[in-house]
Amino acid sequence: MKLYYLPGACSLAAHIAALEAGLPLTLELVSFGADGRTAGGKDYYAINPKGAVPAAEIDGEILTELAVILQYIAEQNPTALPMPSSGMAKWHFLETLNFMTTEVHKSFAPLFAPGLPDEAKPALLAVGKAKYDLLEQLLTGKEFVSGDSFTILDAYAFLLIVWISYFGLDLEQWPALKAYKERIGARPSVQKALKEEGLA
Ligand SMILES: N[C@@H](CCC(=O)N[C@@H](CS)C(=O)NCC(=O)O)C(=O)O
Repeated sequence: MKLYYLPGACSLAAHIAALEAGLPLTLELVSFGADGRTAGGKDYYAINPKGAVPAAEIDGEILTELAVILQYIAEQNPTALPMPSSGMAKWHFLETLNFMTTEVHKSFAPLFAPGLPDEAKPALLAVGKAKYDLLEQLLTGKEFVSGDSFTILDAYAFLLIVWISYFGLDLEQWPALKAYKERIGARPSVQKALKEEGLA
């Protein structure tokens, strides 16, 4: 699998998951400069017309949308990245994945809008902070987001928690998120992904 990524962007969750799954992985850095090219010199908009990372190239096809790429990766190695396949556990797993992608991840998108007036930022950050309060509730007293082992939900949650400092929010206000970040951040896959993206 080839992963088109930007350091520290949401593609980091797919990067971590692919390493946890032990998939053969190549990385290609995307540049969102005026020319919209990747490090390999290609036109990224021809690869992903949505212009966003991550995009995964699998057997010559492009797959986009992080929540879907994560499920693809998990399916390649269900021992390393289990997903409940039936019953309410399955629906709650997908419920949490959907919450992360539509509510937490995307609540921050307006902060990156070009020309966003400074006075709009506090209101947008308050929305994001409320989402982290919910993640704090979700992770309180738990080692992993779901069940008793690492899943794609942990790859996603770790990424979202890494972003807390990008937004200038103080991680100290969420003790469960802080402890979780340290614990998950110590995993070899996470250390390797951060290093490969030039973040550690
Ligand atoms: N719906 C997409 C959104 C991905 C997304 O927001 N990617 C961001 C980085 S975290 C991005 O590439 N933004 C640049 C852009 O949209 O121009 C997904 O879940 O994969």
